[in-house]
Amino acid sequence: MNRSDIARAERALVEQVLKREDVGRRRMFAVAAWSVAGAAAATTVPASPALAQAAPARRILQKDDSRILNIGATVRSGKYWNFSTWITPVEEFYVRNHYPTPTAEQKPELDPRNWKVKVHGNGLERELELTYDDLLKMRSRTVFATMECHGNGRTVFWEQLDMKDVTGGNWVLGAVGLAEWEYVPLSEIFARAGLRPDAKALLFWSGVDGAGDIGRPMPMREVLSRPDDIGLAFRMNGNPLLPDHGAPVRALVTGWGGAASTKWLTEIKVATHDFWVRLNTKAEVFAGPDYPKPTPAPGDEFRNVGPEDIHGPMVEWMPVKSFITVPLVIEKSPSVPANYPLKRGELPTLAAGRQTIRGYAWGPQHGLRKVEYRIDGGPWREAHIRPPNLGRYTWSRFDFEWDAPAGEHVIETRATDNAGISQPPTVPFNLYGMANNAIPKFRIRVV
Ligand SMILES: Nc1nc2c(c(=O)[nH]1)N[C@H]1C(S)=C(S)[C@@H](COP(=O)(O)O)O[C@H]1N2
Ligand SMILES: [Mo]
Repeated sequence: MNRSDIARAERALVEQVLKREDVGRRRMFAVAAWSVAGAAAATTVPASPALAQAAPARRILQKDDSRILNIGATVRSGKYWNFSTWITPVEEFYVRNHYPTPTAEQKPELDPRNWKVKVHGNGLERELELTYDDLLKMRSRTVFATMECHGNGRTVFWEQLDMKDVTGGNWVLGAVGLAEWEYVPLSEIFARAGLRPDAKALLFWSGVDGAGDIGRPMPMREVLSRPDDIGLAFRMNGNPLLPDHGAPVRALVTGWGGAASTKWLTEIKVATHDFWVRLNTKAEVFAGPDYPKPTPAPGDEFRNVGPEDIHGPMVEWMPVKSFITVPLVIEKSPSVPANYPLKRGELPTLAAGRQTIRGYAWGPQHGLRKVEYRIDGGPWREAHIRPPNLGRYTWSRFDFEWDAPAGEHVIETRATDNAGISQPPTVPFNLYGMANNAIPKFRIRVV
């Protein structure tokens, strides 16, 4: 198959997928995953007993992911230099927890048979309690969406922007992936709980992991601009959520940084006041001279923090970004990730001659329009965006051909979204290293 054949086949596949009914779609993906993995075709691996019991009508052909994954991770960066698929397999999906992964063995409330979410607050007409079973009976949707940690690309502050005072973990560029999420949209919750017109903010809260202080608020105007695109996710790439990704149910806030998508969800509160919690005060916020601190209003709700903890505005949408599947050189960062393929100061190598350079680009808020690249500071040229490119929330793969001459080179990539916003050469300093989308520089040695 040549490239246009592949593109046509991919488009046909996506169209087919988009037309299918819910269950059919998942089945197809599960089958595709099996054949890619080279596993025996048509082998049905049953769901775990707990899940099968909780969801008899939804049993599907399913891999037993629990046997191949390192459950219990606190952080695990995606090996983005190896990415090749459009959908990121769950085995390769980054994990970002502030505390160790809680499991149903330690926390019985996370067993799907026990799980409940409390939906309440003075912004609603009535309080609800929904079980996992209730959720499975409600109208659900699926979406192909990237999930990206705010801290993804923090490495670029240290390595390429000379901002050594930035603090936080070193993800390089691996804290992003694309999954097919199945979720019950908030619109469905509001239809049952009744939304009051004076509701101001919504809080997704877990309270299960670690110190019980993890959750994240959203302004109601943002929620109401897309109540079908935000919700309670219970499947990832067609399979029930794994413990690392928030089993049995997590929030899904498409387009916003991962911190908004509270895992191990247990509470949704809608109120006529704002909420201040750890993840919108002293973490997951822009702290720095270019970012004015928000001020709380009287009557606001504080959980585990006080007004003095507010360090800056909360990070919301993730900006337009790109990378090529080449590991960045690590020299000045405080650490090198455990699974990194290069030693400190080492350059990746590539054979001289004609090479296809591949990468990923995304514009969560407006969708991806264009990807450009340049070699050694030369002219910007347009890369080829490979379908599917499904607009906002999703990413696309791109590639370009390069006649690589021997020697050391620098490749830069610049994505532009449908609002005409491009990746900038630099971004303002922020202490926690949030949302860095400066044009990355990939140093490479051609031999
Ligand atoms: N309860 C809870 N939810 C959480 C977190 C957490 O530590 N606890 N981490 C958040 C952050 S910072 C990110 S980036 C995403 C990561 O989701 P993933 O591990 O499924 O990739 O989960 C978010 N939800
Ligand atoms: Mo994150």
